[in-house]
Amino acid sequence: MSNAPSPASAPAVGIVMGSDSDWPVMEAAAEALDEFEVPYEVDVVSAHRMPHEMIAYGDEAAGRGLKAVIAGAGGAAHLPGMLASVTPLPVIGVPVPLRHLDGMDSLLSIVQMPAGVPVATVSVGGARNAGLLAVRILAAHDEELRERMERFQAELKDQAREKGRRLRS
Ligand code: RP5
Repeated sequence: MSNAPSPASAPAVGIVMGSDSDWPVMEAAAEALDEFEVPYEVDVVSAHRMPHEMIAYGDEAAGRGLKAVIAGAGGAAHLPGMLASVTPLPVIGVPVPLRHLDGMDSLLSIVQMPAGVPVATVSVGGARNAGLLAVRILAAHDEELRERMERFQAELKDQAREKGRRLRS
């Protein structure tokens, strides 16, 4: 009997990060995917400390059935860009703020990609939006997921309107 995961539970999104110290920030991406019941995998894939494994991860991601990769790193944050250079999948980069420079170093390392190698960079520490963007990417070809996203957006709108009502009263 095969132990291969069923297609329904096979990870659709890969969440990777340069170190386990990034997890407290990156966890928000996983939580967003949980909210939409999108299956994902999580791993540490360091661009600098394990470069060959990082390239292998990017090389194999699409073939393993992933549809998008969320990559977070801090400082000299080369992981998202290097993964984008080897995979045809959409890569969402999360600049992880470290102790120095407030994450500006991470942001600039991720966002300034050369033409032809895009990384969809979210804000510093913006892992929740990275998760939500991955959901939207999947929802482009999944009607049920798109309807869930529309309900989520309607809830956001209601919450914002309610805040206005409270301020006005
Ligand atoms: C980066 O170095 C990682 O993404 C992490 O943000 C940072 C520090 O890593 P550790 O020294 O905590 O393992 O590559």
